[in-house]
Amino acid sequence: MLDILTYPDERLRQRAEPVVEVTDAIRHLVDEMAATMYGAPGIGLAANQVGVLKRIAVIDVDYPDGEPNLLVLINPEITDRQGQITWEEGCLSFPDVREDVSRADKVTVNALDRNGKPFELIAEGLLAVAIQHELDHLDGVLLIDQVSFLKRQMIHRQLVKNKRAG
Ligand code: GNR
Ligand code: NI
Repeated sequence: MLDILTYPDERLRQRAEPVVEVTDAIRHLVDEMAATMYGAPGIGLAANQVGVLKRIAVIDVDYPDGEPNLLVLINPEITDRQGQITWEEGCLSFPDVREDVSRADKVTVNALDRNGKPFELIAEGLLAVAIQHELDHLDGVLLIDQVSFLKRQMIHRQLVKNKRAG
């Protein structure tokens, strides 16, 4: 399993670069990211969170309640957004933080799969939320950016304190 970076690690603020070619090394990274996500456990993980600045995310909103159903997104782009949904989100890089975030309820995403093959997916509800959350990570945008100034200060102080405490 890979180590998951936690806020305020500066690497979480960097923009990930597109994957030029989906090689065996990329597939190996995807497998390690999936194992790390399932082990956490979480419903998604972006490469930035394990210190790799490449545009790769893994998502599984069915696990652990259903059968594993891994979605691999390489160089993902959202091409359409519809509606609005508010979800109480968590993030593996913000331990113990849960905050309401409003996002599109339905998104169309274009990406490459683990074989480098382009595909399009239309997602709704939690899957749409997770896709938007992971795409934010790839641009260095974090859960803490979506909340009010006061909450942002509270979360920032708490996490800096936790890091000092170890
Ligand atoms: O595990 C996670 N749960 C979650 C819940 C609601 C909305 C988004 C998420 S993603 C998060 C894992 C994570 O931090 N991915 O970047
Ligand atoms: Ni996250």
